[in-house]
Amino acid sequence: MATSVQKRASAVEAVDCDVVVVGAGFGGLYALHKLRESGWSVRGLEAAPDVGGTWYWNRYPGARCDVPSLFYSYSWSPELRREWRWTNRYAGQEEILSYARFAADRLDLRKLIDFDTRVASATFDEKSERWIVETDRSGHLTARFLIMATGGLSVPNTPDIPGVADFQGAIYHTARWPQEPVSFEGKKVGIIGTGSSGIQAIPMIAQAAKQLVVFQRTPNFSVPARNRPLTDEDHKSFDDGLDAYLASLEQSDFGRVPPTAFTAEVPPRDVQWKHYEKLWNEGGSGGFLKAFPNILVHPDVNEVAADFVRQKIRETVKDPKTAAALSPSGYPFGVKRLCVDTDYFDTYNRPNVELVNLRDEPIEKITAHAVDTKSRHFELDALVFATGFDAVTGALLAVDIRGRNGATLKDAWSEGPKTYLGLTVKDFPNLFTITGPGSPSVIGNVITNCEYHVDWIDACLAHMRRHDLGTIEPDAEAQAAWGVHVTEVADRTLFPKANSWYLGVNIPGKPRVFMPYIGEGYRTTCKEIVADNYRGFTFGVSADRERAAAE
Ligand code: NA7
Repeated sequence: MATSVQKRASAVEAVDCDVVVVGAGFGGLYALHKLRESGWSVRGLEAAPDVGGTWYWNRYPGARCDVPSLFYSYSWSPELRREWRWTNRYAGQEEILSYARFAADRLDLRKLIDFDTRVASATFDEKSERWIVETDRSGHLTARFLIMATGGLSVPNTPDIPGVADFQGAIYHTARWPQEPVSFEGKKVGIIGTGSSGIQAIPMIAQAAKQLVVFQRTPNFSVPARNRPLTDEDHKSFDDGLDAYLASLEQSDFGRVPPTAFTAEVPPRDVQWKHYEKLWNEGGSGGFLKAFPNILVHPDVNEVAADFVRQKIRETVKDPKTAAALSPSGYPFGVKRLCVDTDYFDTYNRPNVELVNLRDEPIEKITAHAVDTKSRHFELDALVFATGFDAVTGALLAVDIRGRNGATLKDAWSEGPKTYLGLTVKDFPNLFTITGPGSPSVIGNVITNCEYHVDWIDACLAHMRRHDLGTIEPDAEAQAAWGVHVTEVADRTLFPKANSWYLGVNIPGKPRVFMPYIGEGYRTTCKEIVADNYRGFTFGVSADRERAAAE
């Protein structure tokens, strides 16, 4: 836990500022830029030695974004857009990290950020109405506003498998991949986990290693990326459509599940099949997830998509037993995050790749040189954990956050996260979460989601400055009603029917609560609440004004 973070000798310069932003990924960088532009004094704190957030850490072989690169970029800056040219339809980690570095340099943000600085605690001092932020360096910062831009996929999950500490070979986690090159040449490698990270890494490691053993607990739905270099024509067509795209973002309501999703209409199987065939050939997940309005709601529609992918697996994987083990069943299509791959299923046709179905033979223990399942012994030189994240709330709860009357975020969220709009939390005044639980957060294009939250916070702070307000905090009723709404929307869909990290079930002891907001209408709701004089929020009069009045 962050509270046990060791203090390091070098001190963070004691700073008092208007806003502390924790995290220098795409959300944090934009927050620093935007709020500085609005005249606030800002300070960024980042645990890594560089910008990039999750794209700094996730440098495993094959790491790539599953949102098309032309869209996975800041939309707010025409200048940045003009000066940056993506090379591929789907950008790899290295290129995305370069883009984050480019943005930070171009916007001159680095001087605002303390790198190699992990936040341990943040305590709201009611008297001064300031957040006191402690880091793993000596000294502390104080700020009126605290923005947690810590990301939804930043705390790696390493399962506590018996004997893991005894393993003598090299051990890696996809989300903490080393900076220096890793060579698997001539090695027997094991990988645990077949989510997005595993599905991207497996084909790459298979090409390099002497032998690759894949330990799979749950088979996943995956569709081909059909990644390719972008052409001049692609760029031109994107530029031509840019104004319309930006306007559509303004109108966009983000939701994965539109109101039209709640229809009982089931398109004929052959119509669906033909459409999926087209999408499969085009590549990417976006088309599949909105192939039919009710695909993520109606079990019969969903089942055809699931059948389609299973059929593709059978057609691709030569060994029928392996194909069957790779075929997802028992949960709907697209409600665990749909994976996007390059040659994933085909990789199992390689003679040096073996799939171990943990449903038949669970891992019993890890020893000095092997992984032992119930029935077999696999000697390995290296072991890769592709076992995901303590998603959405992990990074927020890793900081000891204390609000009014010593309330801790950990206690407040002991039964699952509670927020208003995924942006604010009752009893934690002037705390904002970028892509927090209860917002679209990890659904869709996370850069766009981050931008919207930063813009919302910027407007809110401007409102507070205009009206000389000291604090903002959601009301208990508004927060509770929002939580009920988030759950109700999810419950009307097939999302809760899969044991996904959206529900936190991958982390032992984490409450089973659907964390992202998947309804359409998020942006409209946020706008309406602001227009209705920040309905559901209470603002406190500035302590400075009260003091001045008393004098
Ligand atoms: P995910 O999607 O959470 O995948 C983690 C994988 O690790 C998944 O296959 C898990 O199986 C598996 N896992 C986790 N714990 C264990 C244990 N104890 N034993 C065996 N297998 C285990 O994480 P990713 O990093 O791949 O992707 C996360 C997101 O990052 C992704 O959706 C993109 O948005 C980017 P399970 O399914 O839990 O049975």
